[in-house]
Amino acid sequence: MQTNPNLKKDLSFDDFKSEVLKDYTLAVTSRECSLLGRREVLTGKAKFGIFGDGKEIPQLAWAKAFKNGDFRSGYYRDQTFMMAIGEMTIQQFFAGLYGHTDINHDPMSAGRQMGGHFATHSLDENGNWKDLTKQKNSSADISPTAGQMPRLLGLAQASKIYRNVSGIDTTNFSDKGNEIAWGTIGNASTSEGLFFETINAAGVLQVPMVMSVWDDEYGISVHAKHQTTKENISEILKGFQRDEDNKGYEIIRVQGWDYPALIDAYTKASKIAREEHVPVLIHVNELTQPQGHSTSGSHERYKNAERLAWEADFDCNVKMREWVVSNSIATDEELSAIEKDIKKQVRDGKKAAWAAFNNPLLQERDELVSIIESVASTSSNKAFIIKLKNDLASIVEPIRKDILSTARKTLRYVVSETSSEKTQLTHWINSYIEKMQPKYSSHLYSHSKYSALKVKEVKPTYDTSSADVDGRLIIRDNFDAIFSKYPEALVFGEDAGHIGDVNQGLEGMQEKYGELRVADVGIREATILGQGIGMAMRGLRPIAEIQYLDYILYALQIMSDDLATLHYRTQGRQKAPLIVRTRGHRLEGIWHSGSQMGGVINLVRGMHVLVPRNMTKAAGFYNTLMETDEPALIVECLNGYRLKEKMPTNIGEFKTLLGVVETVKEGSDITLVSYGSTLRIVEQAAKELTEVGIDAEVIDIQSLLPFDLNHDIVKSVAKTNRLMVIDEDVPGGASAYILNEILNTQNAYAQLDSKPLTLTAQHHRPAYGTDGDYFSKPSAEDIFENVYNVMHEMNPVDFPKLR
Ligand SMILES: Cc1ncc(C[n+]2csc(CCOP(=O)(O)OP(=O)(O)O)c2C)c(N)n1
Ligand SMILES: [Mg+2]
Repeated sequence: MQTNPNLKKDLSFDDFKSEVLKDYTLAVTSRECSLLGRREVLTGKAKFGIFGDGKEIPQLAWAKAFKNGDFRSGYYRDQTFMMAIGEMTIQQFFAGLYGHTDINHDPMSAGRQMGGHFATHSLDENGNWKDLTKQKNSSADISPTAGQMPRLLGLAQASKIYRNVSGIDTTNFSDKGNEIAWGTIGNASTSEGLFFETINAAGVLQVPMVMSVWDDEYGISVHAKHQTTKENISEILKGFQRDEDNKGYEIIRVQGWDYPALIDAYTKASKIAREEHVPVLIHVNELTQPQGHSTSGSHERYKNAERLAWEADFDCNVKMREWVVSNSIATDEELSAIEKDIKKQVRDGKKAAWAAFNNPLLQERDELVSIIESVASTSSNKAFIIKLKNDLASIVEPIRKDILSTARKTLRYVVSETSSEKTQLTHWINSYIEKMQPKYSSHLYSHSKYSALKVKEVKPTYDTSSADVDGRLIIRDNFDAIFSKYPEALVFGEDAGHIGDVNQGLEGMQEKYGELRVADVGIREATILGQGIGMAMRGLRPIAEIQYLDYILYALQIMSDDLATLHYRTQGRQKAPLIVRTRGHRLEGIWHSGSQMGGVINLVRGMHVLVPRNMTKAAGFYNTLMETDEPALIVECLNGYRLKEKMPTNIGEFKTLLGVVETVKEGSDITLVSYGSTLRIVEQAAKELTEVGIDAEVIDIQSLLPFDLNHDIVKSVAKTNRLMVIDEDVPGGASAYILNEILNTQNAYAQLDSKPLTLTAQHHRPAYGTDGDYFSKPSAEDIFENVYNVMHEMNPVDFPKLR
C-alpha cells in the first residue's frame, strides 16, 4: 500500500509520523468511547447509545479538509469528526450520553438530546453571534433520518450569497464565501426523499456542499438491496456528474478503511467545492458497524457469519493500524502503547463525566433526605415518611425524578399538619421545581435582547394624500423597503423571482435587487425551508416563500423537527431567524383551502405563527420580525391582495406587535373571537346581528403563537359573559387551541354565563367552488344563527326560536 503523497508533501518523516499517530490516537479514542459508551447503557447509567464505531477513519480525513468558517450538517455517527475538530472531549462525550443538563458539561445540547447529536455554539450566552469564521461549526443534529439535508443546502447557499452579493456585512459569517457546508448521511437514509430533493437542488444552485455517504450496507437490519437501486448510491447518482457541457456534481468513491485514499478524496473535494462552488458527493463504502446499529439490539440477528467476519477484517481502525505498521510508520509496540494509554484516558474521562453528572444529584438527594427526616420527626405519619426517605436514600444513583417525586409524596403525608418542617419542605419543593424546570424547558423562544416580544409598536401613519390601494402594493412596497434597509435580506420561492410571486407582492423586486436576493426556485418545499434555515444560521435574513399554505405540509416536517426545535435543542446556542411567508386562509377546494392552522400551530412550537387579516398588518409583522432573532410563519390572506387599504406614509417602519389581539368591534352581548380571512365574515355577521339587537364584540387574534399575551380576550368575556370562537379549520383544530388558551390560560370559564362555543368547518377538507366553501366552512349565516341561538337560550322572549 502506498502512503499518501499529499500528506507527506512538505513534511519531515517525524512530522508525518506524528500526524498519522495523532490520527490513529483519535481513532482509538473514539472507538474506546463507543465501546465504553455501550457498556454504560447496558449497565443502566445511560438510557440509550448510538455511536460512531466503524466510521472513524473517513472522519479523520474529512476533519483535515474542514476549515474555520465551514459548517457540518450530519448525523449520529460523526463523533470522531467532532473530536478531531476539537469540539468534543472524552468527558463531554460521556456527559452527553448521561444527559448532563449543564451546557458547560454537555455543550451539544445540555442534555436535551440523546448522545450522538452534535452541535457547536454559534451564539454566546446572551444570544449574540460569535465569529463563525474563526471557529469550526456544526449545525445541531436532529434524529429524523435525512432531516439534516435541507438545512445543509442553505448552509452551502450562504457561501454563494456572501461571495456574490455585494453590500452585506460579512463580519462574523464569511470570508468571501470560501466556506464549505459538509453533509453526512448513512447509506440507508439516502432512500429518503429529502436526500434526493437536496441533491438535485444543490446541483441546480451550484453551491459549495460536500456530501459524504457513510455506507455500511445496512440501515439498522435492512440491507442495501431493500434500500437503493443497484445497491449503490454513487452509481445511481452518476447522471449528476458534471462534464464539459453541463454543470453538476463531482462524484468521488472511496473505501472507508483506506486512510491515504480518504485523505486524497477529501483534499480533492475540498478544493473543488471551496474554489469552484461545485457540489461534491463522496461515496465512502466498505464501512462497518462493530457494535451493530445502537444499544437497542444486536447485529448478530441479521448479519450472517460471513458478513461479520468481513466486518472484523475490514474494520477501518484495524486497517489503519495494519497500514501504519506495514509502511513502517510505527511499530506494533508503539501502537499497543497508544492503545493502552487511551483505554485509561477514556476510562478516566468517563469517570470524571459521571462524577460531574452524579455529584450534584447526590447533594440534592442528601439535602432532601435531611429535610424529610425533620418532617418525619414531628409528623403523625412518621413511619410512612421514614419509609419514603429510606427508599430514596438507598438509591445509589438517584435521578431528579426520584428526588422530587419523593418530596412531593412526603408532602401528602403532612397535608393536614402544621409545622415549620412542613413549610421548609414546601419551600424546598417549590424552589427545586423553579430551579430545575428551566433545565428542561428553557429557550423555546429567544431570551436575547432581540426577542420578538421586546419590539416596540410603531403604528402605520397616514396623511391626507394617502390613497386607497390594492393590498398587494402595500406588501410590495414594504418588501422594497426591507430589501433596501437590510442587505442581508433575501426572498426565494416558486414564482417569487421573475414574476414577483403569484400575487405580485414582489413585483419588480428581482430587477431591483438581483436574482440571488429575489429568486425563483424549484418546486421543492422541504428544501425551500431548509435553504432558509441554513442561510439564517449563517447570519443572513432569508424569507422562504411557500406558495400556498396547503403545500406547507411538504415543509412542515422540517419546520417542526428542525427550525422550531433549533433554539431549544441547543439551549439557545444556535438560531435561525427565518421568516416563512405563505398565503392562504379562506380559499376554496381540498388543496387550496389554506385552513389547516391546527395542524401547523401544534407542530411548530418554537416558531411564531401570525395570520394578519390585511396587508398592512402583514407588512407590520415583517417589519417587526426583521428586528428579532426568531423564526416565524406569516400566513397572508390570499383574498386580501386585491382589497383596498390605505397606503401608509411610513412604509417599512411601522410594526405590528406579536401576541397582541385587536378588538375590531366593541359590543356587550357576546365575544366573537376569530382571525385571518374568517374575521371579515365574522365582522359581516356581527353587523347583521346588530339589526336584531345583538351587540357582539369582535376580536382579531392575529397572532396565534404567541397568543394574547395581555389576556385581553378574558377582559372582553368578563364584559359579555359569552364566548364563541370561529375558525375555518376542522373541529378540534386551531379552535381547540384557542379555546384552551382562553379557558385554561386566561381562566375565562369563571366569567361565562353560557357554554363557550366553537364554530368550525366540517370534518372534511373544503369542497370546491363557492358552494363548496359555503357548505364546508362557517358562513355569515352560520355565525349569525349560532350567536342568535345563544341569545335565544338566554332570552327566548326577545329572541324567539329561529329554526
Ligand atoms: C425518519 C426516520 N425514520 C426512521 C428512523 C429510525 N432509524 C434511525 S437510524 C435508522 C437507520 C439509518 O441507517 P443509515 O442511514 O444507513 O445509517 P447508519 O445507522 O447505518 O449509519 C433508522 C431506520 C429515524 N430516526 N428517522
Ligand atoms: Mg448504514
